[in-house]
Amino acid sequence: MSYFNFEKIKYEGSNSTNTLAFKEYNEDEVVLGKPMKEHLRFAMSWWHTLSSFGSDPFGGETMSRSWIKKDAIKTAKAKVDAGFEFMQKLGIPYFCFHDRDLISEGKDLKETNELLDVISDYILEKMKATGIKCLWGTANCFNNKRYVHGAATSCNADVFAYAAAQIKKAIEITKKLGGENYVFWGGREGYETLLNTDTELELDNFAYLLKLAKDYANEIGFKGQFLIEPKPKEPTKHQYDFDVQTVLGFLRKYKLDKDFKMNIEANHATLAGHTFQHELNIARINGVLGSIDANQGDMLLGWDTDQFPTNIYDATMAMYEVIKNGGLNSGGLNFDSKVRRGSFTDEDLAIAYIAGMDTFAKGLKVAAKLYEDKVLEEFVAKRYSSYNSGIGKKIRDKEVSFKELEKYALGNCEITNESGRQEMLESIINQYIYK
Ligand code: XUL
Ligand code: CO
Repeated sequence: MSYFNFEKIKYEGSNSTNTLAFKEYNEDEVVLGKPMKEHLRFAMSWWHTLSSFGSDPFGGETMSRSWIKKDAIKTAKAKVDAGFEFMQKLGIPYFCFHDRDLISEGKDLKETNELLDVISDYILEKMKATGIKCLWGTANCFNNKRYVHGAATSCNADVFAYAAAQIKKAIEITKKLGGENYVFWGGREGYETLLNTDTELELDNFAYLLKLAKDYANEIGFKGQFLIEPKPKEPTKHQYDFDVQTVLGFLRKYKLDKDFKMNIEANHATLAGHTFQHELNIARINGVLGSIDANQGDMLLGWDTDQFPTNIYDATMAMYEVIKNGGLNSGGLNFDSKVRRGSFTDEDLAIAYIAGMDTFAKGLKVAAKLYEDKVLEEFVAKRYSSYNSGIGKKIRDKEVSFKELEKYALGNCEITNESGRQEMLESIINQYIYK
């Protein structure tokens, strides 16, 4: 049985007008010495692709998908079949999942875990048959009402224990599926008001849960990279994992910084008042750029709209950071993106993925050219060249005192600065994109 009424999507080149063809993503085309598919490592998100049907706070579902059946196990299996057909037809090599995306909860934790065993066996068979792999798994510790006050940061110790049990099982399932990473997005790890919140205990508990998770992963020999996904708000007013720098401070305080990298999501960056590139850059210079949730927000809306990424400028600068990082290693580009409520056909889903994949493929090619031509590197190196000799070199080498700096400044009253040439650089980037 087939769920999608289209053939395998092919690369037709930039002159093609076929909406169901790639114009930029040519998976085997070599860029900077390796095929595009190895740079990009695209992943399908199980939740937005197979389990999201267009409802919003003001209205119900607009998408009726043929993989939704009357019975929970039949639906879960049909989702696997539909998902693998979709990934094969789009040439997407990886998927990402939350435990609860795969199958809904049973009557208690024991039954839920048994259901997860059944469905993960089924997924494993499909993985073996198709060669499609798992980029990362995670636990959904935010939807169920037990997580009303948080999971690891709940005021209720019973909830902490339940979350730990759920995460333990999610790590086991991720290991079973050969997941290359495991993600922690603190869905409700934050607070609404300080009037009822012990932030110190909540943060201590949060760190302790992460440590227990890492210890358990080591104990069972799970080698995947642990990732934290920062987000500043939504669902709680204040999320503890606000942005990359906040998470870095937290990890360092609790001595967890060697064990975690970051999963950077474009729309989370903009919610934090940063650009996507800023978050990638700060992660990169701190050696914690792990993986990417590829999407985009809407600058006029203050929430996480999770739109498919079509902004070529942002994709270019994101891929520039990825290239400077030497790639994403075990990470990849997961489309944590959903089609708009009004785009309710199955074909819209395919077109959205094609648009996202083409955008990042073009971004990769432009960024590679910028990198090869050392456009920004040479400008930046020259801009900071005062630190290569004289007093600047002493500052860089940390071999100077306040007294010596004062003496230097006293003898150097006429300071000259040079233009930052922002508009020139922006126009050069545009030229690279136009080409
Ligand atoms: C929520 C979000 C999640 C994480 C995984 O904003 O991005 O889907 O990526 O839990
Ligand atoms: Co995400």
